[in-house]
Amino acid sequence: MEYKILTYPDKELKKVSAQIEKIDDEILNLVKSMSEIMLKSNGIGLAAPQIGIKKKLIIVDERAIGNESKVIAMINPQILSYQGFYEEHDEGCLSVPGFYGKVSDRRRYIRVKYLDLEEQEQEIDLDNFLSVVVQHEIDHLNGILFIDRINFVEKLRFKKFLKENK
Ligand code: QAP
Ligand code: CO
Repeated sequence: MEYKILTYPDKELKKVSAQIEKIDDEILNLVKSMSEIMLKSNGIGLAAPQIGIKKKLIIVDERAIGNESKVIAMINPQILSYQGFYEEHDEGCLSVPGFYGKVSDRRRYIRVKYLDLEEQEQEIDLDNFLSVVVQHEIDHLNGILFIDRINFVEKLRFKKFLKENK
């Protein structure tokens, strides 16, 4: 199956994704396709709804924190707890190509529960940037983009960006 990345303002990106009931070959193939797309487009994270599949599946690459490239797939990820706030930082998104904007409401530490590809329940603590990327990707599963989390001044800058890149 050929996938393409949906981009803003595609309304599909605003929908809530569905729980995955069974990790079958379809899901495993989807993870493979998503990994290829992410690596090819130099991304560090991708959520299934970004390629039009409204299922609770995200991938993140440990390249995000300067490690060797290692893709982690999380099925039905759920944030159990949060601690602290991460500093204001720029985020980007493959669904908002070319625009980077300041996000200030990310948490610093999260505890996440998810199913891995072997259908094992995992519970892990994440900190700093990897935590931020996972929060960004889980937002996609709830129909939220980082541009929904930027302040008024940044929104004006985004409007200008859209005008100049029509
Ligand atoms: C999420 O985003 C993220 O505009 C992952 O032209 C990113 O991989 C969370 C990308 C930063 C927190 C901070 C964006 C590639 C990749 C672009 C990405 C582009 C090419 C975005
Ligand atoms: Co994104």
